[in-house]
Amino acid sequence: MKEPLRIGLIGCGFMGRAHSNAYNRVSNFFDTALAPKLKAVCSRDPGRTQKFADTWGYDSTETDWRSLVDRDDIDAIDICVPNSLHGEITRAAAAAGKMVLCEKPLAMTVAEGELMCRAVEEAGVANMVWYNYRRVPAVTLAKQLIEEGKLGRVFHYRANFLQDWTIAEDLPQGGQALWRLDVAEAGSGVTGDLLAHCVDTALWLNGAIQDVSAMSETFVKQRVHQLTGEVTPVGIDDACAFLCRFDNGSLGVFESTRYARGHKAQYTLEVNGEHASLRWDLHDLHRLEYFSHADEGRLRGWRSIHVTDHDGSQPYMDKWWVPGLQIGYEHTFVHQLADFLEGLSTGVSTVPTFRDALATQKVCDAVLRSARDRAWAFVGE
Ligand code: SOE
Repeated sequence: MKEPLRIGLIGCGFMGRAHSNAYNRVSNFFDTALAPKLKAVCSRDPGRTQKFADTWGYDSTETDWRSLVDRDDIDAIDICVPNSLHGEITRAAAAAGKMVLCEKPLAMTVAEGELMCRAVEEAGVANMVWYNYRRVPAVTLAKQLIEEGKLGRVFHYRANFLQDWTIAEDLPQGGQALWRLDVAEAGSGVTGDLLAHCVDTALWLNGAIQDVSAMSETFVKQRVHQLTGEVTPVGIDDACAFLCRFDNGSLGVFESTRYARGHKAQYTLEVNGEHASLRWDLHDLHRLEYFSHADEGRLRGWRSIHVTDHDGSQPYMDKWWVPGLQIGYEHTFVHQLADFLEGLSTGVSTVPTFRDALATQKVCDAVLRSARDRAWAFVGE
């Protein structure tokens, strides 16, 4: 019998479902010492919370996150609520000695993120932020190839995250499902929601970013607020793009928007090095494209690698189906959770920790500052 890790989940939305699926699947597929036990789920609406508990198999419900955090039958608090609540819940959970897993982005601001890091580090509790795209097997392969030096010196890093779901002017802002449009709940728009993913992966694959030059736009200036029914100004960035310099001397170009008609969640990245290049597209997530200048001249070209477990070097694919069969978006959360459980057993922190996610927050803050001031901004100032 595996030892249980007793989970208290806060939030019944899209991410609550993604995480609950991971808790339910992980120990069926990964040989973890600990097995998540879905102890309680919490959200404000009792009916919705009970329905969620029944669907995903939680033993009990709460409607006040403070009661959940105070319970002594919970080991880990998982935060899947709007960004404006991440800080307060983290501080209370850490003070109660609970591990904290938090949805991205870490915080509303760098200052709040610093307090959150301090809270979990001083309490000595395990912590992790769900930047799930690191655990797409093709992205993991990209990391391995870069670490092995296959690309050589890196010159360029390019990333896009394109969506089109907020183009309609009559889409409300705020409240359930639409809090990402309300600056008071989200902190920012595409910068914290989408660019943060691109930045997390970039820092992991290509190292620290020094400075940024950004521009942003809010295309729809006012929207009805879902909770009050009043028309209020929109405070988020609908689109944001930036240039940057990495510590390793390479140049970065990033773009994110919710106004790219036809794109639903197109996260792409490309890295160009001296010896090789690679690129990846979330819409075709199993493939890593790779070009090597070392190939024989007449055969030189972009390879499209269908990432599976060819030789035992893949940490995730061999745990699922026979080689060649597909996995998808939801598996990235299972992989991250498996790594977290493994980290608890071995005593090694699983990345990205809160401290790692704070580095992403610093880049996002610099991007917002640069866009506002129309000037280059240093990261961390
Ligand atoms: C919505 O924009 C969203 O669901 C983000 O919040 C997620 O983090 C991203 O992975 C997909 O798009």
